Amino acid sequence: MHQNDNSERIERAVLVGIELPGDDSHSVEESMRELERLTDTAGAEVAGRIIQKKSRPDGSTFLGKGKAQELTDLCGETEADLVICDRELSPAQTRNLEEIVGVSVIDRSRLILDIFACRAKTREGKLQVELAQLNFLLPRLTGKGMALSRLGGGIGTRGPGETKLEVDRRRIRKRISDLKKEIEEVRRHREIMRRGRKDVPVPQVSLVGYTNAGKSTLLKKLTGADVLVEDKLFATLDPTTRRVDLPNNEMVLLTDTVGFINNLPHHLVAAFRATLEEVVESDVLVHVIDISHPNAAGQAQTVIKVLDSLGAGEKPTITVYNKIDRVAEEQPPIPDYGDDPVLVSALSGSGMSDLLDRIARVAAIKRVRRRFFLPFDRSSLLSVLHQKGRVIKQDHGPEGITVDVELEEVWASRIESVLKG
Ligand SMILES: Nc1nc2c(ncn2[C@@H]2O[C@H](COP(=O)(O)OP(=O)(O)OP(=O)(O)O)[C@@H](O)[C@H]2O)c(=O)[nH]1
Ligand SMILES: [Mg+2]
Repeated sequence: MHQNDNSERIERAVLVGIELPGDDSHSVEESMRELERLTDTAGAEVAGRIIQKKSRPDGSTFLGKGKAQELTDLCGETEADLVICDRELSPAQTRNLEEIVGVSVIDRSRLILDIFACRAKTREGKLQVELAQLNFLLPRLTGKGMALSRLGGGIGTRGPGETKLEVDRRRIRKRISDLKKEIEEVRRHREIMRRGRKDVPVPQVSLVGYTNAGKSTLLKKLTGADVLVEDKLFATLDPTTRRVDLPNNEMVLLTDTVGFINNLPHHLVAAFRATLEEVVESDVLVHVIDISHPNAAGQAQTVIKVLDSLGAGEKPTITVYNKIDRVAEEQPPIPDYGDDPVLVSALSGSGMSDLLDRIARVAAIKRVRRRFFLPFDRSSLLSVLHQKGRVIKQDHGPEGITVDVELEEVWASRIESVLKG
């Protein structure tokens, strides 16, 4: 018997991987190890695993006949309740495989959705997760929703908070459209808050990186913020913003964000767009890489890919190698995944002053020459211009003040957006 503290039975899962031509076995293995961690994070136990080498997944059952039988046997032997597949399954593949194996079958996307469902804390987070779940479920409903008759407990079935997931197609559609409206409202609210922040033109810096890289630990170290740090995947879902004072007497706002992962389900990225806007709107990114991780290079690439897809690939980015305390000195030199990385340990605090210096430099790096027209009701910005830049000329006209000024680009664009807003 497998019992946890609440004496609920811990679910046991058999993991299934597939190696296609062109995959290297190392990356399949890496992906399977990550699936193990995801399974653990979701609160289940890994009972076994199989990997099939195949030219392509079977259209109707994903696995070939022999492998499907092997999986059935393994599930029986290990008393597994659940099969988790490392690749995305079509609704039909899921159904057919369930029929053969006789236990629930879910895929990586569904597992990640489930973790998000359990972790969402804020209203916004919950709304976004529920929307992603319903979008995922809708095409998987057959007939009168019978395919979801097993809904009722366990991984892949949990709704955000205490909400039960709907299984009726018409009601799902209605709920989806309600959720979209609500998210739009939250988004507007966030936009207003953001504009408020822009009125005090302080550069915005976002921590981005693979899940578990140490972003929250870093925010905590730099700002004393009381954020959740955990050796689990996706500890952070909702962004937290704190002020950081820099060595040059300037300050920035630093935001901790949701971690990225390989094969992030696209409906999830779409659902989290409101949250990820923090990243898109920031002036500088700090890309945190867990340099002690065997697949640091692959993780860094995934993050860069996601940033590109969000349209944030061109932002000024500081690369940080974190967990340097775990890297033995005799280890071979660390390869470069970004330009001139800053080496830190967010845990011990080493490298923090280097990082702050770098943030100060990058946030302030580019000086540009601009002409601003300040209407009288915005003339308070004149003192900001004098403080932040070198005012070359100022002309008082009947409607306002025209100022020629040389200042750092981030400040120029901040002031531009304040004047527009
Ligand atoms: N040894 C060591 N461990 C660290 C360091 N920084 C973070 N960790 C550990 O790494 C784990 C993940 O840290 P988090 O700060 O939660 O990582 P995150 O990037 O915010 O992760 P998500 O929110 O899940 O995306 C925790 O167990 C931390 O204690 C470090 O510099 N050295
Ligand atoms: Mg975090």
